Amino acid sequence: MPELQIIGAPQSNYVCVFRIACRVKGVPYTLVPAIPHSPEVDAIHPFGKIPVMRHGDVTLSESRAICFYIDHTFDGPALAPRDPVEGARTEEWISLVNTHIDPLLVRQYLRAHFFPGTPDGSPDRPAIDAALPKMEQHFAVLDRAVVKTGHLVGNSFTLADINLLPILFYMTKMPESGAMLRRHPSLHSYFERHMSRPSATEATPPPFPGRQG
Ligand SMILES: N[C@@H](CCC(=O)N[C@@H](CS)C(=O)NCC(=O)O)C(=O)O
Repeated sequence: MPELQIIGAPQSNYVCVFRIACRVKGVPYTLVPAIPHSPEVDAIHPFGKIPVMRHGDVTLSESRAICFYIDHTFDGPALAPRDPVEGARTEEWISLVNTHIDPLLVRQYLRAHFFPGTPDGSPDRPAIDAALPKMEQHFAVLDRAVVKTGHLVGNSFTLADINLLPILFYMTKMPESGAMLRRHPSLHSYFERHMSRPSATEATPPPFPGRQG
């Protein structure tokens, strides 16, 4: 078997998804450090985003496509249920997180803290304050989703949970989102329980260069 390479930065929530998925599946890989829009990334992702993957002659972009490949190429537990209804619910949650939750929580809120683009590097308060009321709604949706079984889909840990965990991890790092998570008890205990899995702890994103914690 050729070496499976994931190309990207370990701070990326989507690189983290790949790493948890591989650990759950029992698939060894090599992390090749690269930032978005670098030549090795641009060669695979049409818009220069990370992660991208290389496995022999196969190159792929987009975390969902990469995880599909891992799930269907290698032995090990299924990352997405093969039952049509539970499989579709897993896709539903991955899509909801990638198209609604990640853009608000990561691209708007977290970026306003981590990469504010302000003259003195202080957090972009208008962007943060604009995000917070919508974030309350998103946290409430997620809290309701996990209240019954402690999972997003059915009664097992699926790619839907793996896809959400790194975002929740980053939410614990900032004051408003950390407090918001603690105010949603089902989501908070869901996060703590799944984040303590070895697959998740081993893939914990390191701090961004130049930042503490
Ligand atoms: N839909 C993509 C999103 C990937 C993505 O947004 N990656 C971020 C890092 S977490 C990135 O490359 N950002 C750079 C940019 O948007 O220019 C996926 O699921 O892989």
